[in-house]
Amino acid sequence: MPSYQLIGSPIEIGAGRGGCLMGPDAYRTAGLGPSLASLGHDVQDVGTLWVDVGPDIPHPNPAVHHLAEVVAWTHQIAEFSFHACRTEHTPIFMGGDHAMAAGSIGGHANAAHHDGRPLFVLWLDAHPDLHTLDTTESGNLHGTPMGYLTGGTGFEGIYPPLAAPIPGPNICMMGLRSVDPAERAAIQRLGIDAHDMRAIDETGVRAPLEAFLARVRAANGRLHVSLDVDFLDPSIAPAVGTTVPGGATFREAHLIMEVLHESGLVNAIDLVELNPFLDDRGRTAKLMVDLCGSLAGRTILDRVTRSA
Ligand code: 4U7
Ligand code: MN
Ligand code: MN
Ligand code: MN
Repeated sequence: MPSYQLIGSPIEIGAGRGGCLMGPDAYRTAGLGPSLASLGHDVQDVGTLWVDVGPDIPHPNPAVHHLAEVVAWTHQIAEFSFHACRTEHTPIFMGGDHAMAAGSIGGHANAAHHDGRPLFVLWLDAHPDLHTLDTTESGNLHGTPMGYLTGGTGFEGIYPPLAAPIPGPNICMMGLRSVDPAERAAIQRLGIDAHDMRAIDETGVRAPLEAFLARVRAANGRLHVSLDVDFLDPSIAPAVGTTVPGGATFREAHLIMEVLHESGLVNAIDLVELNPFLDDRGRTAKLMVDLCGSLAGRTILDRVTRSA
């Protein structure tokens, strides 16, 4: 039985508009901790991280903004993640915008490297977030964590060092439907296992997910799941600043979580991009909490023991 550690990571400056700051408290209000505990898990809410921000760091790309604040958060979250991922606990990083993942996954990657195990990432998002500080046009740094984590150029000397970049084939992306030209090229170059919504329409989520999990298992890898609210269709998850139509359905999302639970492979989770200011009576926060319930073992009926 995994024991979960909830950690608030309220970075919001990576997104184009304010509100993700309230994410951790919305998850608490929606009952994330009690929901996991009701499934028999040990749950510990360790509180909410904070950072002190120095003067801004200038960057040749004039679009880039709030770099010093994002870097401060990345250090803070990476430090926490490194230590949490070297324990038996499964940390759940309650964001916060997706810039958070540079720290949560970066710290996890360093912990895995320390233990001699490869890190795998399941990236559930409408966007691949593969920009670098040089290629981002919006300058919103929530569009860059995967660029950093895969060894994109221009982060060195600014972001915390990574023991090793995450190889493309260790990253499975699902839900893609807004990909910028520089990101499309990076997906190709890195050999990321990317499944856009067209592919999901055709294959469903189960087959590509099982194939990825088989690779994680075969490599004795650690697995980080990064769930961006905009992975979900905006009709069921309105509380996000970057809505893109044509997202995952309620059942596609739950099935992913159910299969992940059965795999027993998940070592850390990001819940990112929830903007409670844009929510409709808490329904997006509650949906995210319910998805965590499926990931933590809630089933509709008892499962028949599988023969295969
Ligand atoms: B999110 C975008 F241009 N690519 O760089 C950009 F489409 O964490 C969106 O996935 C980034 O929500 C979205 O600003 C970041 C845009
Ligand atoms: Mn994202
Ligand atoms: Mn996104
Ligand atoms: Mn695949």
